[in-house]
Amino acid sequence: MFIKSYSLLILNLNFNGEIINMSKIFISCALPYANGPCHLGHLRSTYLPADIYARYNRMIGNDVLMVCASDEHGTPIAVKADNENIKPIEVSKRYHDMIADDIKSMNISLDNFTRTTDERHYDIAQNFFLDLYNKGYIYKKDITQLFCENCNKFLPDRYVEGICPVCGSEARGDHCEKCGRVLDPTELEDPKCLTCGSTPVIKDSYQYFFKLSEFQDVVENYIDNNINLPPNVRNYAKNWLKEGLNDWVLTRDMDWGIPVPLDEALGKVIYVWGEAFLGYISSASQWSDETGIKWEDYWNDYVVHFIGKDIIYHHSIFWPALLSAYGCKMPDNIYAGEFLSLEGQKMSTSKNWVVWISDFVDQFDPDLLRFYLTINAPLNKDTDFSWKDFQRRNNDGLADVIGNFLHRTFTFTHKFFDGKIPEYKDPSDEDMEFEKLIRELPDKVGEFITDYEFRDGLLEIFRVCKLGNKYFNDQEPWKAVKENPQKAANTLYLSNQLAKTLAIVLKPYIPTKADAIAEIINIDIPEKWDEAIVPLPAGHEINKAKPLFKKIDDDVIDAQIAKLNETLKITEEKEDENMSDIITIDDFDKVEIKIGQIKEAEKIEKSDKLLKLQVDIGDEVRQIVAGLAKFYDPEELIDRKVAVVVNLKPAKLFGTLSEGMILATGESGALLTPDECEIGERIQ
Ligand code: B3M
Ligand code: ZN
Repeated sequence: MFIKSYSLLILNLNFNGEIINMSKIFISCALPYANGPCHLGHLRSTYLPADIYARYNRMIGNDVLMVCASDEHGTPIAVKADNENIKPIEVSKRYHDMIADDIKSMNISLDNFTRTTDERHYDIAQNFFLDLYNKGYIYKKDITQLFCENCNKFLPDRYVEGICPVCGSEARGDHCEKCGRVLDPTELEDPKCLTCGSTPVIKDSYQYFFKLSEFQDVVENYIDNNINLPPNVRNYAKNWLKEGLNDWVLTRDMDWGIPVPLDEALGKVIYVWGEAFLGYISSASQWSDETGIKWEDYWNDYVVHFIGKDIIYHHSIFWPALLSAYGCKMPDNIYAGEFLSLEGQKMSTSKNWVVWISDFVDQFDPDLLRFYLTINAPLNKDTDFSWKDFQRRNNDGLADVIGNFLHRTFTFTHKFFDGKIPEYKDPSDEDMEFEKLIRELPDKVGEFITDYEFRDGLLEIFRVCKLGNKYFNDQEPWKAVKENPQKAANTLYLSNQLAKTLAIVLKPYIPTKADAIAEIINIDIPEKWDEAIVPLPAGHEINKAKPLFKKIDDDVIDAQIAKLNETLKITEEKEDENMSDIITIDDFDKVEIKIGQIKEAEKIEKSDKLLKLQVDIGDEVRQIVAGLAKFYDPEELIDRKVAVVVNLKPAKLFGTLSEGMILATGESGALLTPDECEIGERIQ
């Protein structure tokens, strides 16, 4: 029933530089998977930039609707539930609540945060699916799929792991993390059921596909003509478009998920990526019900999705195609934050190499993190979180530059002017120059934020604060107050004006600190950007100064580093304990490896990977089947000396007997070539 509102939206493909009426803005943050709490990476790539953008736009009078939801479906959550022997909803509820707390604790000003197990979301997603099915954009197709006979179930994506056929690394389900390929699980070599470890069989089945291939032109047109898209999004999308779009499997055989709304499709659910996007809509629609305001007006004006760079494909290609199939306006912008590493290493939740937001806010003011993650690097670059750098940026930046400027201003105002803003008269050239800087600051910062250059906006604030400190030093108000009181009055007048401007321009970045500045200046909490240029009148009384930005001591930072290293050590130790594949020297001794020489080599019919080899191992010639066909022509191998496991149980591969194994690397098929060894020698 909620889907009806969709019909109000009209297909609008014309992005050709037309002036966008931005009075209403629909902002979405990518839906966090409800399989873990939030860490710094999520915050940096998505929530924080979205929040800065939303807060600023509200302050300049735009009408903003910012929504998000937790993404509760998908195999990782189902697998986790299996492992913990509980229901998937229990897992997702646990993390949904944690994520909601994390987002709140960082003051991300969402208008609504819902979840994808919400009934409304089910309705919207099922209606969307049906609409596309009825229009012929979703079709049924027979396919083969991995099936675990032990668990008696088909194995959708992440329920299976094996070896990537492209790069030879371990891969899970439908995606190889190492080489980035999207895979069909049936392509995996040596597949194993993730639940029970047995080898699945290939079985006939069917799924529903979305005709993504039909949207090649539509998406190309969208990417080419949407002038708003930032370069990283555009370039990624263009590269994928070059390869040509393939249809997407839109359903899975699982219990956990939104049932496919077709009687014939019992037991199938909509693929998580086929419904998660609609979380933007269901969250907005929930908000509409609560407020009585139509979310569609926001969508029709200007939509921007804030996401992490790993889901550019989904948002720049798949989602616009789905929207276009539905007949709905596509997003005006997609803003993708790049990755954050931690102390120089890739973050890893399984290894606990992360800083959780809840841990951070236990110890520090959330604004310090908002500040650091923004100033640290522009969003379109990968960057690193390091505790030492965090300390340095805080101490040298926030405390020394901004904190120092404010503190001096407020304490001097009290000391020399009874806490009242002095009169501004007969300004000097320096005064006027400084005044101009203050006056221009809000517009400059605003322009940067409008252009999604959040870091540059903050750097501009810093630049002016540094000049503020210099101006203060140069004017020497502590001397001037005796020799030339008007000079000191002008200095303090202007310094207070900058302080007030800071309370406004810092608000999108560090909202609670900005409000604390306003409190000392004794003004109402600023809500509007243009209040920044309304000067504090002479005679206005400010409150007592209190230190707003403190330095962080070495021992506090050292403790954080130690904690991080400790968790890493514990995880590594646990991993070691769990490593059932550790073997003793006696175990190793059982493996007999000998030097052999390849005498004959030929291809095995119907296999593009295997070669049949005759290998001289000294006392006999063995027939060995080896997965080397991708790397060598048979002739290249003749006379090569190789290391051979000779006491392996014989096996038949493609109907051909194999009595041993040739040692080679998995990724490149490089052989261990012990040329200087004698044939038949044993490796000990
Ligand atoms: N749940 C999270 C991710 O892949 C995924 C985003 C959905 S946004 C519609 O980062
Ligand atoms: Zn199984």
